[in-house]
Amino acid sequence: MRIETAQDEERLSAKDFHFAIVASRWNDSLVSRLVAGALEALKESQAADEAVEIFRVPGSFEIPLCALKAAQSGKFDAVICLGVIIRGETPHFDYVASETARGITDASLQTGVPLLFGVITADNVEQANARAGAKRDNKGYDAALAAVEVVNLYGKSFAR
Ligand code: DLZ
Repeated sequence: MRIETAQDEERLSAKDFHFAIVASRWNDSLVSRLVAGALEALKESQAADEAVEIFRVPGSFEIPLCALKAAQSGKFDAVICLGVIIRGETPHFDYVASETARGITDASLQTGVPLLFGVITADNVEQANARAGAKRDNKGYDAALAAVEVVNLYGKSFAR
C-alpha cells in the first residue's frame, strides 16, 4: 500500500504552478504581513514572480466571491485566501467569520480548485498579531505552503 502525501519530498516545488492570492484590506497592517508571508513561502518554493497574482478586496466577507472568480478563470492551480477578522462587541464577527469560511469551502468544492484558508479569526489584536509573525508563525506563509503541498499532491495523484 502506498499512502499518497506530497510531503514525501524534502521541499516541494511551486515551479510551473500558478497562484492567486485574494486578500482583504480590512485590518490591512496585519493582512499585509500575511501577504508578505505567502509571497515568501512561494518564493522559497521557487514559484515564478509572474505566476503569482494578488487581488485585494474590501473585507473578508468579499473574499469568497473573488476567490470563486479566480478559481473559475482557469488561470490558477490554487487560490490563497488571506484576511484578519477580529471579534468586536457585536455578533458581526460571527457572521463575517462563518460566511467567509463557508464561502471559501463552497468555492473550492464547486470548482475543484484548492482554496487555502489563511484567514485569521481572533478575539483581539494580540492574538491576530501572534499569527502574523515570521515563517510558521504567519498564517499567510502556512497557507501558501499548504497550497504548494496540495497542488503537488493533486498534480501527482489525479492527473491523467
Ligand atoms: C464590517 C467588518 C467588521 C466589523 N470587521 C471586519 C473584520 O474584522 N475583518 C474583515 O476582514 N472585515 C470586517 N468587516 C468588513 C466585512 O468583511 C465586509 O467588507 C463589509 O461588511 C462589507 O460587505
